[in-house]
Amino acid sequence: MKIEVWQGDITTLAVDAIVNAANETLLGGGGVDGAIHRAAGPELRDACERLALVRPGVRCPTGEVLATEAFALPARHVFHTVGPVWHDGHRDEPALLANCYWKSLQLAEKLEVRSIAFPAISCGVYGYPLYQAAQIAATETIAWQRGHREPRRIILVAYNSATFKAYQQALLAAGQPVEEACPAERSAQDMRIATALE
Ligand code: AR6
Repeated sequence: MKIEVWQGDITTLAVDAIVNAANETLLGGGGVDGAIHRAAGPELRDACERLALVRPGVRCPTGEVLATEAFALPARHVFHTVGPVWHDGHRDEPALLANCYWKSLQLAEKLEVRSIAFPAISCGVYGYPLYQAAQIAATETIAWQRGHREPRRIILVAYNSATFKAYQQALLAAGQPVEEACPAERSAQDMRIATALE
């Protein structure tokens, strides 16, 4: 097993689950959240709206994750998680970000997800320093794979080359070889075939 790094648009991936970097309302937003809602179609917002409020305006507290169907997306599930807003690093941001990865992987195991793709949670609007976030993504996913069989395919999706490099560096620093990274030009069709073959 290995952690893969892939540069591109997460909405094109035909994996079992893609993770959305949402906000606590789960009613959509900009960045990857906006892209996922656009590609999934309006049923995704309806499905999110039906999820129970845990307190006013909050369906998914920071660091937690909830699943919906993926509707028009090539993936099967969308896992909505809410990363922390970066303040100064002393407001539990690292532990909350680690929870986004770990709890998504726990949910993946529960739903028998064999392939999962993560965007760089909190690294856009929420302002988490890129390399520190990449270290958390690498540490959590590697630790998960050491102790679990599924999901056997974990893909860290970088939308730009700076994020791609940060993942490569963080995985290398954690002792994970990066030459097995999923090639950037690999199409959704290829991903579907590869997943089916595993
Ligand atoms: N595929 C993969 N990654 C993407 C895509 C895409 N199509 N589009 C953007 N990214 P952000 P956050 C990358 O801001 O920081 C929303 O409004 C992007 O380059 O989407 O967790 C929510 O509703 C960056 O590296 O998420 C929340 O209010 C990463 O995805 C808030 O933003 C995350 O950037 C969440 O902020």
